Amino acid sequence: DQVTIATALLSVSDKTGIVDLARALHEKGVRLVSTGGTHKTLSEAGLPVRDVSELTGFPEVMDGRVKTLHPGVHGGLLAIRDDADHLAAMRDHGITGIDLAVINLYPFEDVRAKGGDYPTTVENIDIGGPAMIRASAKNHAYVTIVTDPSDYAPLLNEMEKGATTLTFRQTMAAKAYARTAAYDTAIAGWFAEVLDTPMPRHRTIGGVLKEEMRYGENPHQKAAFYVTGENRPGVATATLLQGKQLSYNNINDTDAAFELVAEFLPENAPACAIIKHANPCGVATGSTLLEAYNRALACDSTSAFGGIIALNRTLDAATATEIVKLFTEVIIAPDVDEAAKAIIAKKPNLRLLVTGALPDPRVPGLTAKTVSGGLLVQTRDNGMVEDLELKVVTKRTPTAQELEDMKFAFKVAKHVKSNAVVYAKDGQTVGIGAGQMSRVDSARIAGLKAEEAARALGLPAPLTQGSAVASEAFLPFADGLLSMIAAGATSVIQPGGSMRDEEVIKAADDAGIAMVFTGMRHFKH
Ligand code: 93A
Repeated sequence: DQVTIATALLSVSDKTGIVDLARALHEKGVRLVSTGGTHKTLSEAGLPVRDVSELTGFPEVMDGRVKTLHPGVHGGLLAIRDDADHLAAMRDHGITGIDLAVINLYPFEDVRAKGGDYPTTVENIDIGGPAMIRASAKNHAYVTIVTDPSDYAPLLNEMEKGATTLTFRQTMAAKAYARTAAYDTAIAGWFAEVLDTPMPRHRTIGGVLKEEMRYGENPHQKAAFYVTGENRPGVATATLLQGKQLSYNNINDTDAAFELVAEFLPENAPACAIIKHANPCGVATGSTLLEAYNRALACDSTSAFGGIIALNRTLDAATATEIVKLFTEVIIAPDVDEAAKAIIAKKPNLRLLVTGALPDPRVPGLTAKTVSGGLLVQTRDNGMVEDLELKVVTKRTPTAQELEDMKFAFKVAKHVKSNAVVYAKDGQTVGIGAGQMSRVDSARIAGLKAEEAARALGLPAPLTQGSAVASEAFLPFADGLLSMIAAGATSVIQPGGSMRDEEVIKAADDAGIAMVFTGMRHFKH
């Protein structure tokens, strides 16, 4: 299963390492052939290299749109080397066998991510490259395909021993098809954006490998992080300014934190969200970022230990000074100023991520999760309480302050695992109940959390007194509401739509509290 390499075709857009590779191949006696730009790079480096038009007997035409799409190339890649008919065809048509193809594609993903204009983006859809990659990979019994500069060293290592092994060629072929699949997925994704339909029929999803993690959710699981190329600031495209590589759980939690804090527009107020195990343990706005952080922390300072902090504004020195007092895993913010950078630098293990911008919560996009043997895909929950028509269903109308608190609580509840119950007051969560199978239990837990917070702060009464409370889905019975009233809530926000709405509204009226229906549910599982 060993194949010696006599002829190599090199056609790369990313020219990283190509001269060194070509030189090493040349020194091993491999004949080099390449396309226009690659040919120029290699000849300028003084390497003997033939132009692909010598194989095709046809010039590159149409601005390079047609350079390798020719039987002279594809016959050389696809021929079965020990098949008499194939060999005869090669002889009859003057086809040269190609044993190694080194190809990387027009940078479609980069052009898309940089927001290239329409014609430029279309022109960066590579046709000849994927065709050659797929042909070479199909014929891996005889041909070695290399699509990633990081595989040049392993390739040369193989060739040290004289030839490539079947296992190496299979590994490279698998990688090659993963590459072309991800490439076409990015193109289809771009069209979905252009058409403004996040889920056109038959959309595929996929991404480009960003990094492999040391392990997954648990140490015995393997994991990797893929970038989908979606035009959205966040953890996938953030810059890690300091700290260790992010773990699988870090990435998951950081995403939850940043998507939540992005609900709070920076021009309205500074905001902070602290996340543990993908659920918020405190969210707050403030007159300054420092105040927002302190108020978020006050909600559940015990759980915040080892948490993830997301900010909606540039991290400043005052806030950084306070944050480093507590053990935190990750900070994510649109930006960080120099003074804050220096403060964070004193904690070298603390990971600091900057994204350049906040994601727009209203922008459509896709989310996916696997099920056994399948993939569930849906459009992102981009509903915002500001855009909903809120309906007051009780005799009492909420005060302006209650309405503000209700909207704040509902926004946070959208990012809490179901069943979610969130108490809030003055732009600060005061009790969060997450992920329970019964909504009443979530309400009880949120109440308990508020009592604990009050004790920690040395306050006489739980902070839920006079608060607004949000439920991310309708209250199916009055029991949940009664526990919220018992905790001291004076206003309630929930989607409504239960068969027993009348009963729930009556309980609210009996207690003299205000309740509004949003008409929109925010399940999160
Ligand atoms: O425009 S193409 O789709 N038509 C082709 O026939 C073709 N052949 C190779 N793009 C084509 N390529 C791509 O050109 C390769 O995938 C590679 O990315 C690039 C290398 O071009 P150059 O050597 O001229 O820089």
